[in-house]
Amino acid sequence: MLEDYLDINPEVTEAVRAGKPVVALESTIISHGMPYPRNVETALRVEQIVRQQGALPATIAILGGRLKVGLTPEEIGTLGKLGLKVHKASRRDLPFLVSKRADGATTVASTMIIAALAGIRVFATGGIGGVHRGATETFDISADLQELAHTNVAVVCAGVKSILDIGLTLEYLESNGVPVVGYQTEEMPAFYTRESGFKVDYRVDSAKEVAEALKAKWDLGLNGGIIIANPIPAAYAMDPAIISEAIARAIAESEETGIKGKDITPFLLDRVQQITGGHSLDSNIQLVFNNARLGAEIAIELSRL
Ligand code: PSU
Ligand code: MN
Repeated sequence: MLEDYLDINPEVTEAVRAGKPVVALESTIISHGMPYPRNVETALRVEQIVRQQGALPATIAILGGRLKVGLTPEEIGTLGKLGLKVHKASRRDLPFLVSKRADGATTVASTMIIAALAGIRVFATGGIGGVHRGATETFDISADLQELAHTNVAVVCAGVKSILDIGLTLEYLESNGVPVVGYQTEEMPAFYTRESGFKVDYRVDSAKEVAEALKAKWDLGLNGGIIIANPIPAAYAMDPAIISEAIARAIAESEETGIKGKDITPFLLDRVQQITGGHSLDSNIQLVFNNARLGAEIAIELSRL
């Protein structure tokens, strides 16, 4: 039945069957998260990093209505070139992209869904969606958070960007039973910066510790993901004043233009990159590399348990 929808590349099928480490990677970060051609260069480099660490990368997307696990470099190139023209596909979009045989770039939520269908338990990305600032009025809460509550995939990210309300995002995750752990830190990182002023639930100091907690969670039937918040390497972290100024400006512009719904996150990411003159893009790319490394380590440790 699943074969009617899912295309897993043979290398990934074999690795999952043999219990070898595999790291899922999303595609909205390629199409909607970064400009061409750096999006494609980054996506390919991330795959290379995962391999160098000893795990297998599986970039996920929807192509011609098929749920694809393990894109080819050509497919990654196509998605990167199409950019915003590709559908940004979250949970609600999957059935219609399938029935219309359309293409879609998968968000954290839909990448988790497809990774879980393929038997992949670890996923590395840059940033996740969350509770937006002003959500008490707009109700804008990313579907990523509900997915984390229910789907058994661990997500390595660099924390929550301050385009979102970090405090409300952490409250929402707590209510939904999603553990937020800091990798070698007690502080919740804020994507471009290593600090946010908020604490994580648990600090872990090794990939093995993460793997052991994941095993316990899932052995006990405590379904859902966990967030491993991995701070950006200090050398690439941004000045908090510069980034918060850029984000404030981007949010003010989004309010003026009345942009809403699924378009808001890509709009803010793009504006922040423009306002900071590309400096934030360099940071963004480096933190994704850093997360790919940790994701691979966690997948390896999990495959040993
Ligand atoms: N945050 C980032 N970069 C990204 C995204 C979020 O720093 O590329 C993307 C991810 O794919 C994430 C999605 O799952 O945006 C969340 O969108 P929304 O808020 O519409 O759920
Ligand atoms: Mn939203």
